[in-house]
Amino acid sequence: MDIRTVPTTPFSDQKPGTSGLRKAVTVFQQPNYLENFVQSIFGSLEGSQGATIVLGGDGRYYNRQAIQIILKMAAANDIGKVLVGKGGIMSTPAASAIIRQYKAFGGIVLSASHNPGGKDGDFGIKYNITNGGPAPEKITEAIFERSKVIESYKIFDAEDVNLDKLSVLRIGEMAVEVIDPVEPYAKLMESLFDFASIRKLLQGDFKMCMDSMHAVTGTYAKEIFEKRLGAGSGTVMNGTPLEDFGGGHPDPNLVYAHDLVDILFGENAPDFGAASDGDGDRNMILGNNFFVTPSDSLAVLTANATLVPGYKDGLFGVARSMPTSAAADRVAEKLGIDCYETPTGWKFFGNLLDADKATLCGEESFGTGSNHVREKDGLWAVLFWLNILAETGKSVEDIVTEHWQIYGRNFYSRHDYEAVAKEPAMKLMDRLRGMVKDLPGKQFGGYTVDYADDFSYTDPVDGSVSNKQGVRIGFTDGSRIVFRLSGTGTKGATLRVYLESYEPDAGKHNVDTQEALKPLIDLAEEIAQIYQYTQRKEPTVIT
Ligand code: VG1
Ligand code: CO
Repeated sequence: MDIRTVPTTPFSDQKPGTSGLRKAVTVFQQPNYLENFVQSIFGSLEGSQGATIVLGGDGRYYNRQAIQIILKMAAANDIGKVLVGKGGIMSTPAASAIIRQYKAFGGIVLSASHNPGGKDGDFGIKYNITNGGPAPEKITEAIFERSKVIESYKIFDAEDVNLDKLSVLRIGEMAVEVIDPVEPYAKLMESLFDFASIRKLLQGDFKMCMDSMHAVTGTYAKEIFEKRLGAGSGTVMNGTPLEDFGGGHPDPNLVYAHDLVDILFGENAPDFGAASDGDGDRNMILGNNFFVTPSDSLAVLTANATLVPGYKDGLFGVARSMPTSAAADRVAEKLGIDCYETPTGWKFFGNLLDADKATLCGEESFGTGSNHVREKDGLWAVLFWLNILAETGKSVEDIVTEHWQIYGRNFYSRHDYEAVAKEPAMKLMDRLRGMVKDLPGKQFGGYTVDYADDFSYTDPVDGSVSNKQGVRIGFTDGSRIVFRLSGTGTKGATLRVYLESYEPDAGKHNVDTQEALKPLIDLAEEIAQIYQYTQRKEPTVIT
């Protein structure tokens, strides 16, 4: 046999976070680090013998090396077949779509998403289950438990596979099929949206600009927008995936997608702009001189879903993560559909989508998606918006401001304090947790606390409980402040402060967001003593 069993010792830090295991590339390059985690995944799967799995990543530095190692380990762990994306490439939503279309057992997705890439950047790995979605906590915990006691891993001694040619190969008994990672995804998009009507829009006077931020969606966006939808070549900017994302931070927000922001807020701005992140699951939507908050985007898509062929019969329900604004809740109420509030991270939407309780899902962190896959999906959101614009003939700004006139406006912003010292950040959270039970009824200036808790979620489908998901403080006027620590960062801790206020009066919708939220921003400091615990006077990123 060519299977080697290699002795190893555990690493204590292989606990998956909000979306898989994310660490600096140099951490993954330690001898046995990747192997230990991959063996812990294979060891935790039941019934994977002879099964098909999907494998691909966002193309960042170390993607190719990791894929070669995982293929050889899969062969040694009795996997029957691996479908791997050409060049090792697969966006996160495409991986989800491919797992579902091929009825695969699961998949391994290599990505650190919006974290910078390159030798000095980050790398990541996560496991997705049969429904195409991120493994639920039960499985990620089992993987972590195994990683703490691992003694050996199995690997097949074989040559590297040529990832750049569509073909079917073998490693021992296992088949490796190198597939086109774009075609199945593009087809799925064509089945959901009115491509003819979007094509007509894009070939007229309407101008759009798509920023792929040198990351994985470049390949997808060129095929879909430039080829299939006939938008001019050059519509996709930063469209060649690079291992270090051109040195940038592939996070589609007003701070990091500045190339695109400069264009949409500059002279002769196009009608529509969009960006996506490292692994293609996030999206930012811009109009001419106009920014759509992700929370508003979810609400707008929900309100207009029946304009889109894939959703013409209406929605089962809508789901949003807890820190996401309540804008979608108001739409759900009007439509008479259920609205679910889940902890942060896409893994919590899977059960709701599988059970036909929700059709659309969204997070404030530039994530939107639906039951077409089990991940959030950046280009899907862009196409959804284009389909709405094509159907209504309205501008992005008109759609959003008219939406506010009907439902009121939820002013919303997130303040991130990145890479602060871990211990004091945890103390800040512990202090808040200790405070919540005494807060209701308390008065702060003009605000009275309505409720305060550390969010706990009981999954309505399988009854599983997830505790300590973030401290939320709601006020009697409908405003809210949420505090939580990031589960995707790789340096120190990142404190996220989520701020929201509600304004029903259309005459007051034109105020600058940070200005509208100023009293709450001050209140967040007063309650949480952010400066004292983090030594930071200002957040590092405001979205
Ligand atoms: C962040 C976002 C969360 C998102 C997660 C993964 O998590 O806040 O909404 O689901 O990233 O997105 P955290 O724990 O750092 O707040 V991605 O595009 O990085 O897979
Ligand atoms: Co992502």
